[in-house]
Amino acid sequence: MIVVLAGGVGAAKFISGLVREIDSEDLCLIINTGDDITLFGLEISPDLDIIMYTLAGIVNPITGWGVNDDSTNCLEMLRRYKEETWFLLGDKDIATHLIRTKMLREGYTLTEITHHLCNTLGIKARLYPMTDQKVPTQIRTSDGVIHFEEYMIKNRAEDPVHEIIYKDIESSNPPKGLLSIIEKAEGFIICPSNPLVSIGPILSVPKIKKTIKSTKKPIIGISPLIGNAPVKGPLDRLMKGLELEVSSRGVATLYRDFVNTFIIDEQDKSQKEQIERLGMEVLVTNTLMKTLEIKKALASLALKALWG
Ligand code: GDP
Ligand code: FO1
Repeated sequence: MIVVLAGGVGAAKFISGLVREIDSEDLCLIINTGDDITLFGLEISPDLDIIMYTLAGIVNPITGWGVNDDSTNCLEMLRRYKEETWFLLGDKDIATHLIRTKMLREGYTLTEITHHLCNTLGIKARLYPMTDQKVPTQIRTSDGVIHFEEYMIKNRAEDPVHEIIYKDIESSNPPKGLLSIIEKAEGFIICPSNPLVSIGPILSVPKIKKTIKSTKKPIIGISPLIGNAPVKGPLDRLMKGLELEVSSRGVATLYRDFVNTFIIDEQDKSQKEQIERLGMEVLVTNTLMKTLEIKKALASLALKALWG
């Protein structure tokens, strides 16, 4: 089993190539739940849903999140009621949140619900939330502490970031059964996801951190930055806020204690030797996943590095 650490959109692109290079049943995907949010009483897990919709072949190909060909009737009615509608919820997407909310109320865990949703959508890879507990990622700005989705979507990532808080992470536990999968894994892949708000939270669940940081199995990471900039999203602003260097080398520095091989883009090949000096092998390729062929080639390179 190969264990993959994943956020949302960046991870989903990579995973859609990966499942064409390896049997999905050999993949265990650990997904960030720090972005999870409750809105209108609905329990929403954006990263779990992005990966699930992508693997089911129903993701919106333009946004990379939400369901393809969805309508917005519910949202329009909410607007009429003068409710806040900054988080765009499609009608079909709401069905997922209704089931998740209902099953959580009935006492099922987020893991059990995720497995149920994946089974019904015909997904063969094993998807695990990083924890069944609520561990929202929060951003401290000069105006106070807000949920990450509020910072990113409602406030368009415009506020200067002073701190990223993984709330309640220290007392969180991985879901039942996940640690034994991690312990038996052949190796690990860290998707080209946001290291601060997607991979960071996963690696802060104490037992996940301890097991992955002490493994002897190969760990392959892929940089989410190309030419010192994110392909999409607020990673540059978050890194600047924490006074980190916005570059693949900056990301590699965050991963230096545990990553064995780091894959960077051709545009950043001048950083290869500096990153090697951090103590990891560096592979250079095209990481801008515009086509299925590029996604497959990147996944194939990561697998080759993992298998040696
Ligand atoms: P999110 O939770 O939806 O923000 O998704 P992730 O955390 O999985 O990914 C966000 C990161 O993916 C951003 O920092 C992007 O730079 C990165 N990303 C998106 N598309 C690509 C791509 O094609 N190539 C690479 N290397 N990174 C990408
Ligand atoms: N991203 C946006 O930029 N705007 C949205 O309104 C939005 C709604 C949304 C609804 C359901 C869902 O599963 C994802 C959604 N996303 C939206 C994406 C999501 O907020 C982010 O990509 C991740 O949470 C960032 O890690």
